[in-house]
Amino acid sequence: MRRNITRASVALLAATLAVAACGDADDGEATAIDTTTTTAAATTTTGAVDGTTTTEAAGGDVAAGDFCEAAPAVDVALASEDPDPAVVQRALDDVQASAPAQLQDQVQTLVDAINELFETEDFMVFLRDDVQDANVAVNEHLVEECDFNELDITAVDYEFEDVPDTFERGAAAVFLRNEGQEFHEAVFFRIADDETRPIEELLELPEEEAMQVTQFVGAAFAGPGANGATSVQFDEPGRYAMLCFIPVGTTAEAMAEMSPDQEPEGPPHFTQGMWREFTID
Ligand SMILES: [Cu+2]
Repeated sequence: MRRNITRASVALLAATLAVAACGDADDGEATAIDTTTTTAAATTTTGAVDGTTTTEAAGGDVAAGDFCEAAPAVDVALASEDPDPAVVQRALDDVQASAPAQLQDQVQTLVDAINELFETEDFMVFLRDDVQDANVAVNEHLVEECDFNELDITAVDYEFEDVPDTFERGAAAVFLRNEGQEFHEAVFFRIADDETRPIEELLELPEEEAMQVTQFVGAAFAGPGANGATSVQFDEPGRYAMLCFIPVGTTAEAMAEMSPDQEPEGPPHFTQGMWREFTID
């Protein structure tokens, strides 16, 4: 169940944007979240307006409601194997246009980070303190103003802690606190309904086979001692897996010594037990 670099980049983009992977990226459909309608994909202004008028939980704050819809739209644009920069850019524009006043600086930081990634393909931009802080702030907003559920996970070397056996259905902001010495991520997959094998067995499968019975739904990422965040749409009940693909040995010191085109060579953390299964009711 390895990930290639494209998938890694998508996961990190998703994590940084603090938005969820919506529905099946292949069919291009957005899935509704608690506070919005299926028009949330909103590539057009009309869709966003329709969504707002049928929203129950927007709390009468039109700007906040639009922002609650714009975030998943960005993720829809990013959660494909090969994100289209033009579509991503449009989604980023929507997020910027709808950002509440108190979040404008943080949203700008995240948009700049995404643009920088597209230019440099250097993921380390996401580990800057201001980018991580902005990401957390946006996700806190999603909990407070957009009715997202909250899932707090602690990462240590090499385990996830505080993971519930079952978690509420719906859109969730996921906060990843890294208390380890190495980088960690929480990459979320939904397991196909008819798949009954235990995760231990799925982890042994070749990547292509594993991808056929799992669906990527989002990822959070955090450097040693830092806090990461993302949002994930847990709309479908069923079995879910949370995995860390970071190679063993990925400390800040090791990363600092590596040249940009080098990659750490250790086995992924999930092979050391850094994975958990949970259920969405
Ligand atoms: Cu890890």
